[in-house]
Amino acid sequence: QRGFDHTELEQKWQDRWTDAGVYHVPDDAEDPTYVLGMYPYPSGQLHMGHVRNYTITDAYARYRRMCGDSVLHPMGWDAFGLPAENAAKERDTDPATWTFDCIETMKGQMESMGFGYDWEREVTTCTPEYYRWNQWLFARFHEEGLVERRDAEVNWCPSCETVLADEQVEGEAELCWRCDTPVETRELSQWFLKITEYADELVDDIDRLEGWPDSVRGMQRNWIGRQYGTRLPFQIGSHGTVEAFTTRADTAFGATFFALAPDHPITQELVETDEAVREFVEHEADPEGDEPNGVETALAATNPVTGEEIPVYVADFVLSGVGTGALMGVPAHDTRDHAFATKMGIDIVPVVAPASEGEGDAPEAPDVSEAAYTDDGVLVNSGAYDGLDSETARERITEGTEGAEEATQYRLRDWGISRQRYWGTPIPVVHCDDCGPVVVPEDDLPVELPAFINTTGNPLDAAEEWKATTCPECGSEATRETDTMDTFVDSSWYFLRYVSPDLDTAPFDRERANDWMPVDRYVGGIEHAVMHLLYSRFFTKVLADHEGLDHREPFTNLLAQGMVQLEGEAMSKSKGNVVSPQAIVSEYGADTARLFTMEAAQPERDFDWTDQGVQSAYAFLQRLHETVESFDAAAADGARDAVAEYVDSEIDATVAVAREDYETLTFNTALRETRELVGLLRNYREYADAVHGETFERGLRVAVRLLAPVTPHLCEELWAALGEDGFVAEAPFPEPADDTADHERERRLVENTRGDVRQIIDVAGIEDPERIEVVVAPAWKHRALDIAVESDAPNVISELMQEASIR
Ligand code: ANZ
Ligand code: ZN
Repeated sequence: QRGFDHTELEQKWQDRWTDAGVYHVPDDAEDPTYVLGMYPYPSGQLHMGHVRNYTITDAYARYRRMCGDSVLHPMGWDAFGLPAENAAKERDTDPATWTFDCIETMKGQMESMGFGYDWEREVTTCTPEYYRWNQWLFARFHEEGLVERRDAEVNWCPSCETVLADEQVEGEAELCWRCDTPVETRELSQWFLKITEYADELVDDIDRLEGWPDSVRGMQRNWIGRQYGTRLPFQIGSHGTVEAFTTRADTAFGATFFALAPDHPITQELVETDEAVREFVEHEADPEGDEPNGVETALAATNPVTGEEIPVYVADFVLSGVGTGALMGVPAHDTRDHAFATKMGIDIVPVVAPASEGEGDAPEAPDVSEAAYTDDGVLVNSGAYDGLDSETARERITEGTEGAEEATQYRLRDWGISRQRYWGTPIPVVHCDDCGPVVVPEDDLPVELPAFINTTGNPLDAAEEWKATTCPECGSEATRETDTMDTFVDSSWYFLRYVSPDLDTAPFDRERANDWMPVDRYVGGIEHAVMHLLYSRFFTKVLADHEGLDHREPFTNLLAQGMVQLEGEAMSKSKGNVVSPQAIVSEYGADTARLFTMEAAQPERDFDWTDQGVQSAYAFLQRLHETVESFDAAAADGARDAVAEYVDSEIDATVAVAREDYETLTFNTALRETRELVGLLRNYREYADAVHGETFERGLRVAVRLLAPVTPHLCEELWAALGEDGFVAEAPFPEPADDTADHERERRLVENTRGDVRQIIDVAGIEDPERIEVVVAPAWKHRALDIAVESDAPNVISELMQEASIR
């Protein structure tokens, strides 16, 4: 084996690609395909998760490019965020310097992996050229009534006298990250984006996202948590009417108590006069506790369905942010209510019975002494509604009750974007004593971050000069908003910025965006299954309504890649089980790292990083190199005999299978087939009396192009060795010989043949090369002939084994 120097070879081709601009895509491209990996946070180190994520998109992008598409495959940096602020404080530098250093390092690491990005479209969210458009979008959303200022709870450190972001509150004890003082909560004005206005469309459109994994669709649906139900008005003495939201109006006759949230307005009134309520609210209520807690009040509520009076409790499992902050308690049919009633000695009255088996049998009330019966069924103990099924009863009770109304409830809340920290987009608002909060006019954007100040609280609070400004409306003295935006704002539209990264009149060019969008393939970690994807969907819908975007969904196909593990555990610094991509690249080369990562498992699956796997990939590339480099066309003077024809058909079958697999991103099987094709060619060379040169060379040309998306560097080298002038990155991806060929049959044929040969080798004992030569070679030839002649796949293994005298 001659071998090759991967370091030199990979560097050479990376330079050539860059010089030739192979990955640059023009704005107005034909047959556009948009392939995108979730941009990384610039931590300074590319890890194996990145390597896997970006190899998947790179391989697919390269494959589509070879198929003739214009491929947009850009990269950028999710560059704002708290870690940079912390790192800057520790190192006595500023977040910008630290971040740009990290970006430079990681960009170098990406280049060394051979990822083919159009770097002219690089997007870095912490630059004013980018974040000014966050501010612009904030203003646009505000104009459209999609921004609101509201009081919300924030974390407050009484010792540092500052607001803390959630990430600055540490541990179960909730201590300040700087001084370990227990953190308190305070109500402060915060900015919200009204994502709930789009709640219905965001759930409804999930049905159309056929290219998304079901798991992610489920998570989105759950997060939005739409529930259909009824609002029932309960009369509470002099306190007036309080509505309760229920999904189970059919259980109204079983409501044996009413419960208010600890911070419900009526509870707040009771705290003034009722000692027990005050004691509970101030000291005992624990919404996060496992057990429901509560206290009885002196009040009674009138059930609007039955006219009966039931006792009113204050209970900590009633959440103020959900529904109306009050509920009717039905212990017989709700598990939490059951636990609460059992503890407090409240009646448990069953009103829904399992549907009876025999026709005409009267439904029998379930035994609810130990546990609630939570299924739908048939109504009992419910007056005129007896005998109705639950669903009908819900409708009838809602219609038949004065003041009752159908209602839809969502778990989704509006998106609070205010963060009390420095390294983010300044919220473009000025506070004026006379005019209140005023959004900064477009012409005054961007509001740039001032220089970093290393201080206890939010550095923007300490930036006195920066804070002092004038009111855009009345011109009098005013102060700037010192909160910055949640970094999820940046990532909610970055995929649009790539289509026109330098545009300075709008966040994105409409026409270009409409050409490229939606993203055809989006690949990233499952940790972004909810928020990032939901916010991006929300932004896309708003931009479709107000900024001329043609599409209402940003990502047609989504792939959530699995984890790269070591001995079954996620790689992490704290566990000390991290394999560094840089070390692998220098020892074995980027192609080996890419090949192993792609062939180890289907992209969605977790897999274990193993030295064995890396070495196998490395050894294969060495063999491939040897096979191509040692090919001598002049010496290959064999006839186009049955064996050559068989090899030919295998080449076609491999192409057909690999194409299909690349299209569905099942790289592992495409690579297995291609590896086997290379193995077949080597067997052919080894065992045939003489090789048919044309067939052999065609096999090599196909193999090199099938592998080029995954191991691009070596394949460029081999493509050149086969006498080609251009880049393999721009060569046409192999086409199946005949479009109408029955690829399924071919696939079966390939698998059967290879299965048989493998079995023979197993039986013969692979360790013994002499026996392989004696036994396998004739068997393989025979089998090949057999296939070539009969072209269907009878199981001839026993015959072969007989002939080869194996028993
Ligand atoms: C009566 C009832 C009977 C309910 C029954 C359920 C089952 P889930 O449980 O997820 O489907 N609810 C309403 N407002 C609430 C609040 N502010 N805090 C906590 N819980 C609240 O959600 C719907 C149910 O949550 C509602 O339907 C209500 O209890 C409770 F057999 O009403 B139900
Ligand atoms: Zn003013």
